[in-house]
Amino acid sequence: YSCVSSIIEDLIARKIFNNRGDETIEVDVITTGGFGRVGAPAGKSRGKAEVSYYPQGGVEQAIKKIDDLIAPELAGLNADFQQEIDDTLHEIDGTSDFKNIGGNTAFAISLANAEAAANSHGLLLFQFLGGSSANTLPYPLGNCISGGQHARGKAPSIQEYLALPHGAESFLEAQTANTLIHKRIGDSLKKKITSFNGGKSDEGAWIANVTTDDAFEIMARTCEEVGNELDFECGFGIDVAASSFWKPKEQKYMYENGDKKRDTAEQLEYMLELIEKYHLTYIEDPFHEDDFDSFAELTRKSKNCLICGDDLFTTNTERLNNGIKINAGNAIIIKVNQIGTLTDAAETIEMAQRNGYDAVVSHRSGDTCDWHIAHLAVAYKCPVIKTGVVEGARIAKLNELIRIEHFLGSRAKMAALNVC
Ligand code: 2PG
Ligand code: MG
Repeated sequence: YSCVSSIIEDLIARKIFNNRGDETIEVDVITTGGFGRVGAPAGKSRGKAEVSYYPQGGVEQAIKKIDDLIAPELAGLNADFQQEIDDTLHEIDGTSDFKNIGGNTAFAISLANAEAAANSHGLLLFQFLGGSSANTLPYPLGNCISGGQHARGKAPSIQEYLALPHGAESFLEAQTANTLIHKRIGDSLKKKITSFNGGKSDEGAWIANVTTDDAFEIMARTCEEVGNELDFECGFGIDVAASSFWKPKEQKYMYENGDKKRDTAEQLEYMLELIEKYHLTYIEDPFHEDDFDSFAELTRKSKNCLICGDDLFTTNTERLNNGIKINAGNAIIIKVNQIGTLTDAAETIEMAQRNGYDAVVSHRSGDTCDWHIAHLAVAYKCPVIKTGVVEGARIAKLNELIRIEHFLGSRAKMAALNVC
């Protein structure tokens, strides 16, 4: 691939805002014959093992580091060699968690570099990274009801109720199902909850004063209804984000602010009950982020359900390897900014795939209108993409997948899911 049009000429960094109105970093990578631009996202319910986002001094300090330290170092290198660029970022940083330059600084440079390299060759990012065999589209895992740290006031403790239309034959069909499900859930909430006035979370999912049980009932009914109408299977799942309501002192999960408490054994029982009762096809972070053993037990005891680690693995090969050793989970969330660079994330995906884990490429709750994760999902053949249903930052990614599917034409097909 290497060519003279991919020589890095300059890096330009600036402060922009994400969908929450929080400051974030955006980087342009300019090569002799191309250009890439990427803004960094931010999580709210972060895993403890994620890299740190910014150096001391925040976005402004990160920009200064790019101008003074990183841009002069990368200028003259060839953007085609992603690993060399990412190794250089690690070298300049010198810490294990990007404390010095910031994980989001590394993220924006790393991905903008890949985009610039693709652009220098006149290719789309997924073509450049995935080659001619990249022709499978992921299923969209779409957030419809928000709770936990993503909601305000009274809401279910479970952070996300996610539609997964795994019977769809095309991405467009799948996203059509998700938009219908999302709309109908809004209608049901309006009928059921007098205080509901249409509030949505950062991810565009409804926020309502519903109980955990009611949220399950509404989700189950709506997915079934829409599945019947469209004539294909629409399943659903949840992101429990259990670390956010695990109380280590009491060794209990505190549901609905303590109205209901569950210890580890009860939590396992509860998850199994939910899988059975609602035919859940997806559960993310059912236990707190250090409880690998319970993940393994649930994976052993459940059937036809993706058991996915997000805070558990934080896109980190070492943590994934700990999981693989005991078969903890069968799926992994991939968030590039949990680990910092594209090379690191690609290694994690490869390790996951070698060991039979489904890779789920994911947005963050704080995000921008960047669409690059759509390309990563296709390039690395990830069977699922988690990126909401509506809201600008989500739609940017979902519409890009519709474009990719359109572009691929008759070569496009849906990915194969582990459990369905
Ligand atoms: C999650 C994510 C995205 P956040 O927990 O999976 O939905 O949330 O970006 O806040 O970590
Ligand atoms: Mg999560």
